Amino acid sequence: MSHPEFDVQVEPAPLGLEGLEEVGPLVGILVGSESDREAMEPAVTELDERGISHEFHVLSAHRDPRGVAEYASTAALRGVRVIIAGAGMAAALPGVVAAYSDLPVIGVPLTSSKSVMGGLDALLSIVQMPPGVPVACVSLNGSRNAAILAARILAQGGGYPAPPGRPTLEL
Ligand code: RP5
Repeated sequence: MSHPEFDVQVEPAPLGLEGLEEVGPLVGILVGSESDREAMEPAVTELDERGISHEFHVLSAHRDPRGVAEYASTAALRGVRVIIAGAGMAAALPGVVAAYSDLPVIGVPLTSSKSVMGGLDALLSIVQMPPGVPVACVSLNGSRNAAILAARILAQGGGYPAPPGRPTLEL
């Protein structure tokens, strides 16, 4: 592949997305690092309880930008309808996903032991998207709310029943 501006040959990096199912689940959960996995477990539990199919991938906007681009630009084609993206520190992941996909993107700012502002840095990164590239943002470490919001988005125009023991939403 040649770059039109710089007259150099660029070999595409292996994307490592071969494991993706051709027909995707309804919700894609992405995190920027393996170290973010635990903070996103409430989202996984919430979606499981609601019987909403989901997948989980570690894809860093900074360490694997091509992989993020490939995932985001093909997710809708695979049937994914909402993407939840959790990240800490510079937290570019939700915004980059929204740059490559028209799907609703819910960002989850995460605390990190390496954060200089205890998670405020990630929150500010996620809420300051430029006009035209929207990312919804839940609270710091608010992955459960991200899953509930995803369920409510999915409930528009069709509906998923509330999980057992919870009131059905009147839409
Ligand atoms: C962010 O940097 C990740 O989302 C994570 O929260 C943070 C630290 O990542 P690691 O250095 O632990 O991989 O991109």
